[in-house]
Amino acid sequence: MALKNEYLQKVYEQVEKRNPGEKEFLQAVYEVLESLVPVVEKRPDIVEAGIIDRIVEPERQIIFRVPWVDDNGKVQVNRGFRVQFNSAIGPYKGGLRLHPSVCASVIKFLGFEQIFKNSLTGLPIGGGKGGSDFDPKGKSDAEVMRFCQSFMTELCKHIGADTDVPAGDIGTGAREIGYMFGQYKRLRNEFTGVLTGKGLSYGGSLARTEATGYGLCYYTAEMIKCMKNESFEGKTVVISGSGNVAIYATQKATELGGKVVALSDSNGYIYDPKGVDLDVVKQIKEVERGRIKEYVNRVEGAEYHEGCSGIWTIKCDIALPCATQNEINEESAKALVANGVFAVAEGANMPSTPEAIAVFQNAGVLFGPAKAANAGGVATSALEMSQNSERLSWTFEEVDAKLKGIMTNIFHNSYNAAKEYGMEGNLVAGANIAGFMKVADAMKWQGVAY
Ligand code: NDP
Ligand code: 2IT
Repeated sequence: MALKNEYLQKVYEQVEKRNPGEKEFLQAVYEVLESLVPVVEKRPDIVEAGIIDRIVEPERQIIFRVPWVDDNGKVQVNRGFRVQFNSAIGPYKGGLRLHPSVCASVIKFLGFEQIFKNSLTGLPIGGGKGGSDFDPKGKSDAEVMRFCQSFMTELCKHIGADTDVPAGDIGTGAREIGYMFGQYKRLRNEFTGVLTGKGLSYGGSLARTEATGYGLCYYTAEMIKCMKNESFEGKTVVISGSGNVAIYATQKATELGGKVVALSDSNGYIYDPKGVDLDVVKQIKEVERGRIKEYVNRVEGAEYHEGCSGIWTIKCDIALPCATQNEINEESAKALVANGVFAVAEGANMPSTPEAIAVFQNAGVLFGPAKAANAGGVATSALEMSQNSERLSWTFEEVDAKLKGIMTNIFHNSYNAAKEYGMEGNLVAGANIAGFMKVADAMKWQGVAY
């Protein structure tokens, strides 16, 4: 399908040519370019300055070997990535994903989306992403440590508190950030806020652990209040995944009066009609690093089903996908709509396929895209950077209040941008446009430096 603007179509064809076969990256670029059609019509100066031609090309891409020794003394080799996508409004900022599916396409889609997400937070952070095809699952702590140390031995040459500040993502939590921070400090002999998501005893921010899931619920609450005069109170909620984002989304959705009846992992999903017992989930996932299946051995009346996509056939009012990209396809979206879902907001990055988004939007389902809805994690990372710079730490309440304010603003800025460009109610276009405008302005003022 061609974009409804000749210039944007040419930009897209160039991206296709330069990044052949990178389907996730192309998907993310296409969606943004589609949203920018009314912008290029209204703002020829943006086209003349070549902003869009530049924004789709990363400023820098680093790919490196990560050798490490496993517990049997055998040498293992993984591939490491850091894509420094855009530094127009601040140092590169974005997580590190450790998952066997990591490849250039995945890191580039994440890095590209991060530019607009970070801009939407209103804080001074550019866009970047990194990671490795290393799988932390089933590895001992010592193996994870050796991998993280090797990974940082190369990565440290490219990052810094004022240059590029990585954080967690799938497979990278407090344990991995700790090992990476320790190695950075050892190599550089400097204690700086080079990573976020750090432990509280060495510069981490209160509420960073909760931030993405809490922020997702703050955004969703604002969206359903303003667009449907609704709230979480008494609503049935389905959340996919059972990692960091899913757990804290469950916590906040429950606090706001919702009943979360399902969670999943890449093997299957649990259904608990009474509402999931989060203490049990936390024990299994955060303490034991176990599988979600285990939940049914501990909670009476709960069911486990193999296969993760079946979770979208459960009847619910609100769906919050919090696992991974393209986890909701057209068929799953149709099942959700048929069961009466009225709001979908993305905790994961790009969890809905373009076909699924079209199903939701055509059915009048409120749809909050990842760039806006899950920006609470990186926003709180930026608050961690501020605290590190002033060598102070703020209270949980202070950080949480700032997070709530940021998520509320993101909803309104996206809503207003969509309206201004003639697409009222389309929060995908609104988030893309609002995120883009600030970065475009900064790039224009800074000249053709990149
Ligand atoms: P975690 O590693 O803590 O949890 C990931 C969860 O998603 C696990 O339940 C995992 O199941 C599931 N999952 C991962 N890959 C797949 C897959 N290919 N198919 C099915 N399920 C899968 O990661 P997070 O909770 O941090 O991240 C979840 C999503 O949220 C990601 O898209 C991430 O990019 C996004 N995100 C995270 C932020 C953060 O601050 N952490 C901020 C903004 C977005 P299993 O254990 O079986 O792999
Ligand atoms: O996708 C994301 O926004 C994240 N994984 C969080 C990045 C960050 O720097 O906190």
